[in-house]
Amino acid sequence: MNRQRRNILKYGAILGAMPIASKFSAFSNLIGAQMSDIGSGLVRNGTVLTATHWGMLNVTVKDGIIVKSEPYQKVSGIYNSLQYYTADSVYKTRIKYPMVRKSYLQNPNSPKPELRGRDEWVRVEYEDAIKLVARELKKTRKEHGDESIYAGSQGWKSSGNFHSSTILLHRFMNLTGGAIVTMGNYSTGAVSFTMPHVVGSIEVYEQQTSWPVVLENSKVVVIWGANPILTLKIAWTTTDELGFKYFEELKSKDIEVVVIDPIRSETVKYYDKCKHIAPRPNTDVAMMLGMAHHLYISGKYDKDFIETYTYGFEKFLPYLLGKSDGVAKTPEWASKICQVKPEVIRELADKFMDNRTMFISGWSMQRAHHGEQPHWMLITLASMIGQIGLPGGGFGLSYHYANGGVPTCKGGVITGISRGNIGNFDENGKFTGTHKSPAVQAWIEKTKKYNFPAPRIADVMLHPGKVIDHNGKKITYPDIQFFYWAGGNPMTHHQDLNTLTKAMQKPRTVVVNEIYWTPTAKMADIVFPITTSFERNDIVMSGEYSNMHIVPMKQVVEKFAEAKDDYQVFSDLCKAYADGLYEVYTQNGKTEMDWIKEFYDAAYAQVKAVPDLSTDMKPFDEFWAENKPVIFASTPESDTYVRYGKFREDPILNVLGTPSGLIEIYSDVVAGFGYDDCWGHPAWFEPVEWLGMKDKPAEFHMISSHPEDRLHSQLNYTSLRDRYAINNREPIWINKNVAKRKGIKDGDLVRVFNKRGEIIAGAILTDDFGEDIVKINEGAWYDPDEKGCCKNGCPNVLTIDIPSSKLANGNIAHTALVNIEKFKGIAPELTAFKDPKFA
Ligand SMILES: Nc1nc2c(c(=O)[nH]1)N[C@H]1C(S)=C(S)[C@@H](COP(=O)(O)OP(=O)(O)OC[C@H]3O[C@@H](n4cnc5c(=O)[nH]c(N)nc54)[C@H](O)[C@@H]3O)O[C@H]1N2
Ligand SMILES: Nc1nc2c(c(=O)[nH]1)N[C@H]1C(S)=C(S)[C@@H](COP(=O)(O)OP(=O)(O)OC[C@H]3O[C@@H](n4cnc5c(=O)[nH]c(N)nc54)[C@H](O)[C@@H]3O)O[C@H]1N2
Ligand SMILES: [Mo]
Repeated sequence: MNRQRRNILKYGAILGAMPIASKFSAFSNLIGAQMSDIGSGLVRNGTVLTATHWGMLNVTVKDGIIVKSEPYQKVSGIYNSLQYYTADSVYKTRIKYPMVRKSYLQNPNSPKPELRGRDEWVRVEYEDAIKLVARELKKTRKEHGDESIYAGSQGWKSSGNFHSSTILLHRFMNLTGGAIVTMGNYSTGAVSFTMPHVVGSIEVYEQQTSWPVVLENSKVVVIWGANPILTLKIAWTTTDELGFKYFEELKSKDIEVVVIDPIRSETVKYYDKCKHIAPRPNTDVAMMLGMAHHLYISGKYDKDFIETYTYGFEKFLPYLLGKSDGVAKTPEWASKICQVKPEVIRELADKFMDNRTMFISGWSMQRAHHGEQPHWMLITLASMIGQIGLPGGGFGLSYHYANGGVPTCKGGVITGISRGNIGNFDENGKFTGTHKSPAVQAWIEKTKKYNFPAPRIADVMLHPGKVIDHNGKKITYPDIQFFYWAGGNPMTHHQDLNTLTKAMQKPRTVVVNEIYWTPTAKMADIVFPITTSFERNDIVMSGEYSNMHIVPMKQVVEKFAEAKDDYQVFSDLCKAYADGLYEVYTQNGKTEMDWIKEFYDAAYAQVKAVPDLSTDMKPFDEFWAENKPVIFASTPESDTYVRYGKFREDPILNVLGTPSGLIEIYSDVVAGFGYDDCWGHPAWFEPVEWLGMKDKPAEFHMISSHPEDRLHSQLNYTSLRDRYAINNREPIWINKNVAKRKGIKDGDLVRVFNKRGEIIAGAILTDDFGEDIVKINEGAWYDPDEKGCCKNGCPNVLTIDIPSSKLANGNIAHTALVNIEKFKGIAPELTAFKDPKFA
């Protein structure tokens, strides 16, 4: 399930009642200043409200062309660089026409897959592209079965509940007979499969103890492996930016901020008075174990909490004390691994124990080899500290993302289009409906066997039939022959891109719906040019956790060239595929506006059903004409929400979803899987590559964080790139002393390499981290030369494509060692943002 859906389900219920008028006067003023004379037609001159992952925007058009893009409102002083480049995202690097790779067009049965990414492209008529895809899909289903169709399409898309590309793809694939999809994601792959065993829920996408409670009660806030001042620029829906406001308030309070990050990050710099602890990358578990050992030996830990609220501490103890393996996890032991002094480890543990402490943890630590361990160990440590469920104490795994902790508002909730049901076909290929049948039941059983963890995609394509362990089950890799992606840029986001490039030669057909000529689009056989969210109507809620606004996303400009909405592409594919599908897919021809109105009306009905809820929510036509968001307010209950508060009050009545109903420091279930790389309790495992290993295969640990001026690869092609590109390449941050030693100066091109490949990046010298680390942000569009060297500096050429462990099979992007040297010779031309070759 994607995050949006999860939240819709979770916050769908209307919370307790409260009048809002008094609380939002500041916002109301801003909103009052908006223009209100926009009807439902396309505005050629004026300002239109829309929404992006990076916030609500006012986009100004002149003669139908975008001339300005600005935030709709500013609720904090933190600058969000992503908000000003809407014109570029409509007019640059667009795919103009439906296109087919030359060899595929010549012979779809023998399409020379080895030429993917290098072949010439041929422009075709839209109708012909539709017919081609429908025909080839049907052929593949017949020849290789539905399990040879892959529609995982793991990745981001644009804001908007209706034009949700991956869901629209799944709806189409379900209706035509089903397709293999994936489990988990790249964001929280390791932790989200671990947490259900530990706390009984996925945890990472849950509402946090509310910010007002934290600001009032916490004495210490620990930001552990998170960079919220950067990562809160965006949300899966649209950010309300209130997370920024609260992190800003945190700065003005008498609360000690501790940031644990190998890098002096934007967040460390923002809290200029914070205590910055810089462990060696990938070693936090050892540091946590050192703290736990100290708290145990000194007798300070909260025995009552452990006894009342947790399960299995006594089975973890022999490991902590070294009785099971001969190695006591003392601060001295930890220090040798994480390179933080033993006295600092003790001092920190005491500080957390003696003061109301909130651990705010990001997800970087788990995007690493053995990424199952850090959050499990963090919760073990927090349990020993004993403040879970108290106001301002415990842990939160989503304050850094989509504004977790911003109190949930009470109001209506906008839903979205569904993935629909599996279609049934008779022996003649005639569509007979979506009723349950033995065939459908058999298909559902098959998906249990074949659906695989998202980051295994390259391995799956390279090794069909291989059986792997996953979370106590066996999964058989399907033989993917038809690959359809709509939303996401795997040829940039996946680890070890040279291996993925090889894997991408395996399917017979690769179809991609894309807006831009991304590296993934360039790797396809057939591309459909897709509209940006500014070229279509949609609707979205802000905040993800807060659900504060309903935002109309009115079309800003005409559709670009021959770009079509994903909805239209899939509706037309339905028509071409079989009689009767189009009617089911579109519910008898519903248009975009029909769906949007339906979503809104349902939310409106929810609101009207609560008599004392005062909101400015109006009937749809007025709302749509007005060009303003609906605003909802939080409630006393959500303002004072304490995560695990109810569990703490009464752990019998409010059991957790774990087998014991308690926090599982030891999980019999996980232990029962018998995995060598993930045991029944959290533990320190050496990563496959790390700075403390014997015979390091390369010199530096590469951290590939999320980028300050992009959402992954989105916006890489815009002039926002001028803010960060060095010598026209993605920047690599290098320690000053190292650079001197290697003869590298600021602005030099640098060759970054290891046994998996190489990339070219532009040097920025820094003292933000030690001499054994380099940093290159994820998301630069992969731009390979003939040998696979990325000319645009995409770090995923160098990362490792193995699973975190058998438990979760998460990706391990943050575990990789690399070498660097000054680039010599003539720099190759950057082609990342150029069109491919057209025939
Ligand atoms: N080294 C390293 N790698 C990482 C990470 C890391 O920390 N380090 N992080 C990982 C994480 S957490 C994530 S989430 C992934 C992100 O990886 P992705 O989700 O693949 O990244 P995006 O660049 O957001 O890709 C979204 C794509 O969807 C397209 N798109 C937008 N709107 C639409 C639409 O309406 N229709 C269609 N058809 N397409 C649309 C955009 O043009 C863009 O190309 O990267 C992962 N990779
Ligand atoms: N501007 C912007 N915001 C984003 C995104 C984006 O692309 N751009 N992506 C969004 C998405 S999809 C996601 S999943 C989230 C990702 O959110 P996170 O996973 O939390 O983000 P990362 O950038 O991977 O890492 C955050 C911090 O962890 C540090 N770190 C790396 N390795 C270690 C380690 O071993 N130990 C410790 N203690 N710290 C370490 C990094 O230096 C970095 O400062 O961000 C979201 N927000
Ligand atoms: Mo992510």
